Parts: sequence; structure tokens; C-alpha cells
Amino acid sequence: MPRKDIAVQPKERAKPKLERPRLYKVILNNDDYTPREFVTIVLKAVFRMSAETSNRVMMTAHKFGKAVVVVCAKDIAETKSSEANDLAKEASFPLLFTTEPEE
Ligand code: TYC
Repeated sequence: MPRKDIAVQPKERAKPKLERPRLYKVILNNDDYTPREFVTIVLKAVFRMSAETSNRVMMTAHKFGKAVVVVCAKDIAETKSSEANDLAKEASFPLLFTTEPEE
């Protein structure tokens, strides 16, 4: 039989809820010099995009100034972005990928 003289306290949460780690966007920035084909080559090689997707993302940056390439964990965003920037540097193009936290 449950005792009526003892107030039962709700159990403290054993596992405090963890904040989800913030996600990061990799941004493709437009410039006037990098050939369109080179941009799509980098998108396919580094971000494993299909020809169709890489062309769509490249054209978005070309028309609007920038395009979101991928949203992922910070370390992956930074690694992919530097890999892509390294390819651009090797080829002496000013193509630039940047990362920023998602709102
Ligand atoms: N604007 C470049 C050109 O006309 C092509 C380009 C597209 C460059 C997207 C960068 O992120 C970029 N050759």
C-alpha cells in the first residue's frame, strides 16, 4: 500500500539533455575568373556531387553571388572547404569556399 504521509519527489533527470552541436554551411562564392567547368570539377571531386547538381550549384553562385554547397558538422565543413580551396590554389584560380554556422 502506498504511504500517504510521504511526498514522492519526481526523480531528477539522470541524463541532462545535451545541446545538439551546431551545423555549418559550406558556401561557394562567385568570382569573375574561375572557369565554370573548373568549379563543377571541384564540386564533383570534393563534395561527391553529380554533374547535374554541381552544375546547378555552380550556376546559383554564378547568378546570385553565392550558393550553399552542403550543411554538415563543423570539422567536416572546414576540411571539405580547405580541400576545395587547395585545388583552386593549385590551379591558380581565385575560387573560394567559406564556412559559416547555420542560424
Ligand atoms: N563566374 C565565373 C565565370 O563566369 C564562374 C563561377 C561560378 C566562378 C561560380 C565561381 O563560385 C563560382 N567564369
